[in-house]
Amino acid sequence: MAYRVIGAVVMCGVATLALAQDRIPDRAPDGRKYLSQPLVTSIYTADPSAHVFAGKIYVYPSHDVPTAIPDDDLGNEYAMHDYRVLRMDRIGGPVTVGPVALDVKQVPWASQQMWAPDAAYKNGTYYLYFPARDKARDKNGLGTFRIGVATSKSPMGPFKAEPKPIAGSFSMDPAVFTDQDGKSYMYFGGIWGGQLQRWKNGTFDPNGSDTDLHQDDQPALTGKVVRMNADMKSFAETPRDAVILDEQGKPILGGDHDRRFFEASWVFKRGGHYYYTYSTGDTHFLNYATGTNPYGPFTYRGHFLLPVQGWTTHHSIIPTGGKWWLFYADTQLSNKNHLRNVKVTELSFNADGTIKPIDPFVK
Ligand code: FUB
Repeated sequence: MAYRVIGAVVMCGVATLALAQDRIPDRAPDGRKYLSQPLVTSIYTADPSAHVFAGKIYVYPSHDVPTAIPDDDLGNEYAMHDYRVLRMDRIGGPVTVGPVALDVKQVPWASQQMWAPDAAYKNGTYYLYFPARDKARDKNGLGTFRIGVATSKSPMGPFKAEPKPIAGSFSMDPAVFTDQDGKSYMYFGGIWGGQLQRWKNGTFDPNGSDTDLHQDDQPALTGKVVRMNADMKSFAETPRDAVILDEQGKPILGGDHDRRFFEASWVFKRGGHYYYTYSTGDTHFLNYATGTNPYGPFTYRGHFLLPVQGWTTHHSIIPTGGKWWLFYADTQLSNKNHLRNVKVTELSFNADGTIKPIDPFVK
């Protein structure tokens, strides 16, 4: 096994974990060489939501932590309890790892599982959106996922959580997109551990399936989209379905695991088109669909990231420095599904607006 030394990492605040990761494997256990390297090695990170605020790049990741909980379909092994923000001046430059920006202990309604967050900025305030299980208990002894919001005057935090989750929110993986007209939308949802399948009829079914609906010939469960109020802390309406259509204009079916929505929504706009991007979960692709309206429907276009090492990946896409960038995660540092590391690589488009698919391994 060959190793390479990772470049400078700047730490501020108290390091939560000493990984002793100055020697990083440059090949996966199956011998394939990684396309890109972890952004930071001092903590485990995943689900990177990247933004440019006041000329600097901020990444809002999940902060993965070691646990003895075995892997299961509910994702109990993803036992994260706090967030830390990453900052860099430019892609490829040194990365600052911020101190704890929000801990579950500071969120009155939340109990555990501080999963994939996102952030937004408006009128001098930074907003951190995050999913967590509430303090109720279902048949598995677990709380119901809700989405919370916390605010700060600094993009690095610390953030102060609202006392209750966003009214009308459920499931997980919030991603907030602000359109050119200033209207903001939250995209959210995830099946299996994200519990979206339990909300099929608009209310939580405590006895619902732990995975998908097992209705392979029916339209697949969709992610959700909802316009935010101007306060950026509440929904302006009831969440709608973010429908993904196939090339014939029919909804993608539940059995179409290579194309159907699983989790990890992220939306960006380019050339007048809204790109709705998401993970397929159990088939491990990152896919995209495009539309002309932030609510959709979106027409399926293809995969843009092939499977990484590890069960999950989750991403964000931003333009900065004249290029487009894909932030994603794999398990290069640990080779364990629940201990991930975020990465970044350039994303390219064809002249017709389609995305050039990326292989996370070098040929
Ligand atoms: O990090 C926990 C969960 O794993 C996220 O919420 C999902 O998107 C998947 O990455």
